[in-house]
Amino acid sequence: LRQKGCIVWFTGLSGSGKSSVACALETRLAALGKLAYVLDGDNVRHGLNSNLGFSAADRAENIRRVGEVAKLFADAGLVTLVSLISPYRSHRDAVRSSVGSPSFIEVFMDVPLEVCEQRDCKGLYRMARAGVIKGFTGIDDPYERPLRPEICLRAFDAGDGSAVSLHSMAQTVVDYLAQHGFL
Ligand code: GGZ
Repeated sequence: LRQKGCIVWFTGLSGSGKSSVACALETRLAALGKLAYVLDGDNVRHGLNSNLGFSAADRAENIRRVGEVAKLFADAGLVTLVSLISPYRSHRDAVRSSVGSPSFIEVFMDVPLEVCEQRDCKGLYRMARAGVIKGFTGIDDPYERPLRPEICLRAFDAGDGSAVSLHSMAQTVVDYLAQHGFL
């Protein structure tokens, strides 16, 4: 019998660490002999979704398409890791309903805007503040926090040295998957 797949859906602000944790998790799962694959907004937007921008309607379509692809991958037995800001609760919940519980696992990267903005890995927040980029999530576009994510990762140092490592965040997800029969 083929192992059942699932979708691990990372949501959070730009710079919250979604892709970093997803990649660390992919590596960890591979080491465990488990087929896993990351569908990343940044990559998917170059190909499959190259015709989409960042309006609410385009974000909805981005999420819908990635959700459909993720379902196919999960159906093929993969642990499918999705890394999208997916800022609207309704868009995420639409994927959740179409996938069905318990195969949809929402992981919230709970990192304050100030921390993401301070990191500003790609300089996008600076451009958004300067008005060069319009409709940037967290600046002049909404981000709706999940109400009941399966997993919440606090991926930042609250100033008390409590920074959580990539490795331990990936391990938290691995533990969840193991406990729920996906590994
Ligand atoms: C948010 C934007 C925007 C706007 C470009 N708002 O950190 P990044 O750079 O590499 O990842 C972000 C990515 C967001 O794409 P998603 O497909 O994840 O978004 S959504 O789920 O909302 O459809 C960011 C970059 O694209 N980027 N413009 N206006 N992020």
